[in-house]
Amino acid sequence: MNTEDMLQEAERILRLNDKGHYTVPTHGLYPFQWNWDSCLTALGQFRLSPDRAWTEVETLMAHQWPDGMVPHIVFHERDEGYFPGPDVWQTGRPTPTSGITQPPVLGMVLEQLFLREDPDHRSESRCRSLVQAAARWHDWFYRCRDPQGTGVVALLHPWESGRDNSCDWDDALAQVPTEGISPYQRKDITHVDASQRPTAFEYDRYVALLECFRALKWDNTLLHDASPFQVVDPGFNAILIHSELALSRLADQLGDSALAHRLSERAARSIGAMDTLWHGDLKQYACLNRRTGQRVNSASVGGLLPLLVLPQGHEHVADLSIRLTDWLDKAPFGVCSMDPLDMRFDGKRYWRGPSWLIVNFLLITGLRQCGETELAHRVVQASLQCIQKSGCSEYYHPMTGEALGGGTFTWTAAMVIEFLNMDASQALLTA
Ligand code: 2M8
Repeated sequence: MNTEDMLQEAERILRLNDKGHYTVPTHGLYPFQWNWDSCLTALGQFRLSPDRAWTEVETLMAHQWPDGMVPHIVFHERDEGYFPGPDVWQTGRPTPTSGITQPPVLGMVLEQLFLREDPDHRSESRCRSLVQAAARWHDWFYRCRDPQGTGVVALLHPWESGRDNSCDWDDALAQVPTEGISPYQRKDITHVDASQRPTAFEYDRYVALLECFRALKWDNTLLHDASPFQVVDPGFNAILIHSELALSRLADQLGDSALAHRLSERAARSIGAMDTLWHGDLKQYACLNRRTGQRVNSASVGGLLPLLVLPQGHEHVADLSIRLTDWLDKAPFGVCSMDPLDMRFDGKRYWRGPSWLIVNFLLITGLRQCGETELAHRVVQASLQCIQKSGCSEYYHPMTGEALGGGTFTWTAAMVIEFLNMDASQALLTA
């Protein structure tokens, strides 16, 4: 596939999965609107239609909860092909939604959409409302997921991380009691081979957490302290801070200097708090189990994502670049989701090894910001090699580039459009 074919295929997939005002990640396996999928998809959609890109994120934000939370799934239409559906979540929202959230990439996406528009014809009022809504979401994070004011927020469910079955959650998940959970039937393994999906042990705990929060009527003033799972993820927090800074810059441009100041102050405090997540032995960032107070000895890609918030020349940029280079040397088809030398690494199983183009994109964004442009180009090239070999799949075996998970995948297609529009990526690919 040459670059023109790749671009055409990516555009075809965006259209295939477009439901008019939102996009499904892929038909069958994920038949609803997902939070961070939609936001990242908007980046690719922008190249086809800026108006359609704004609509994608507006649709998501129309389902923000009154307390500021933005749910991870919006169930626009009934579809029996996914578990757990709205009847399991029972969140009582006018249009059914899930009751947990996902990585807040919205802020960084809004800034990109805004900057890419013709300065004389910018969608200022659309952007202004979205910035206000996104800031309310961020306020919710710090109010409800960091009630002690530590500067970093906790995840209460592995699904909130977006890296569902990462090894990062193994210890904390094993502590989640499953007695009395309702019987259920998984649907994901009717679409995708079970060897590429989470295990039954993990699903029982995903359901147990959902039922625990449902029993508390999804009251976010109670959920954090009551949750048997509270993990502070450096990757998630880095995304939150990166978006917070983007929102601050946007607020400034849009004339709301009070909001700009409030967000940049909070971001500075959170960047300081990220130091507590540095793992000197692993030479990368790592999670903290907030329930036990213990550091999690797990070297996943989440611990490299703080590249998104490190300034050029920071001592940890070099450490993280060395790790990234080392992983790419061992697995050339994108960045592994887990250290390839870890005993638990599994190149086929979802977030326990495979490479994901959206994570590659976030790392590229961080690397470019830190001045690591060569390494950024290497990750672009590795990502495009997956597409050349296997098309737009959900994820890829990082050693072979084999397509894994769902096919004709929306956010992967959106990232292809992003990568092909980045400087020099085409030259690199054909070199
Ligand atoms: C995956 O997660 C969903 C639950 O949210 C699932 O497995 O059912 C993850 O890869 C997540 O990051 C992604 O947003 C979602 C849709 O692509 O699928």
